[in-house]
Amino acid sequence: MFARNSLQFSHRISKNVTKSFDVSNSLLLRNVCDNKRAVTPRILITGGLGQLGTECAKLLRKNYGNENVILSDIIKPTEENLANGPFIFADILDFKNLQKIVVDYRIDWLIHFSALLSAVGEQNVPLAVRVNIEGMHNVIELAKQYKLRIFIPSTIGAFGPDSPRNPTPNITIQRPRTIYGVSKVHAELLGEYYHHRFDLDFRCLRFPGVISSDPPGGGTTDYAVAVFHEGLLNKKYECYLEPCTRLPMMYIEDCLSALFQFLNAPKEKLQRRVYNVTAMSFTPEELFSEITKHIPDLQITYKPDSRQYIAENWPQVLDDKEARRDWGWQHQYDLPKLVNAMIRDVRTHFLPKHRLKEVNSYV
Ligand code: AKB
Repeated sequence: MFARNSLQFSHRISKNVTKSFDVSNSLLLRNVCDNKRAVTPRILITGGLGQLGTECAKLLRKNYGNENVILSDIIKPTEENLANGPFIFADILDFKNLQKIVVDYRIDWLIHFSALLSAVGEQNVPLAVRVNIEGMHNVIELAKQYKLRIFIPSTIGAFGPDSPRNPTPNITIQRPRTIYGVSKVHAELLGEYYHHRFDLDFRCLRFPGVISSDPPGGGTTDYAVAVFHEGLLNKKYECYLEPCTRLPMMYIEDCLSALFQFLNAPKEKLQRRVYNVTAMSFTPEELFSEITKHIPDLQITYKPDSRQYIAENWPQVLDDKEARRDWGWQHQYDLPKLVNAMIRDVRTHFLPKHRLKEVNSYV
């Protein structure tokens, strides 16, 4: 039942293999060619309507063709979500249905984004256990049965108060204090175990706070997104972290280019299956001071809440030299570039038209 029919692949020889990738790293093209991956993968993205899913689908569709990237979620999609390729309902807690999707769409790679983030996980621990742990059990078993390459993101939240915080190496003590962190350490360990035991092609990156104009929803690093929306619309923002709370961060374009490059890295280059990746680290006051260069009358107040405790137990600076050494990870965005890009993105995609005139005067 689970045997792969190699003939299925013969008509899918890629026309796109030599097409230039939409990520600014020519290494990617070389890797794919060196690797002689003449077959275009069919990719399923779970939790596809969260912060990373739709942008990730855009990047993968540019490189592998619209029809080969299946976006899925249990949330109702917008017209825009439906515009560029297949979107389907997929509940990661429904194993049979996941099997059906893999068979019907002849899936090769699975990108598993479904998860409750750190702050929202603490509000509903039983749900976080179901989604983050039971859901992950389903997708990893699915990947084993159908021999899929599987990517599961991990996070700086996989570290805890006993971990060295500046810098936090790839291999160190973890012991997180949130259910989100516990579920991610579980995913890292189970994925590595399935890799060694069953030769599963499991790949995992520990991301820092990811900053995009799409609101993330439910994380501890969300302040670094919300301030752009609130700042451009209302010119004031109340921050739930202390001004000096340093955390690792990365702009979405860097996050997706790391994901893409890592997914395509030849397996001989991977000394590990789980890598730290990062771009920068900053505190709320450093970020706000950079934003004030664009919005001079931005008013900031601070009212720390329970997310402060979560942030205090996370890395301040993530050490990602192993990713840089093994598969050539390089970030493009530093703090000034990130702020420029976010102001542009939020202004273009989110601000109501009638406020644009006012906002434009600051940018
Ligand atoms: C969160 O804040 O929960 C996430 C993360 C750092 O994994 N953004």
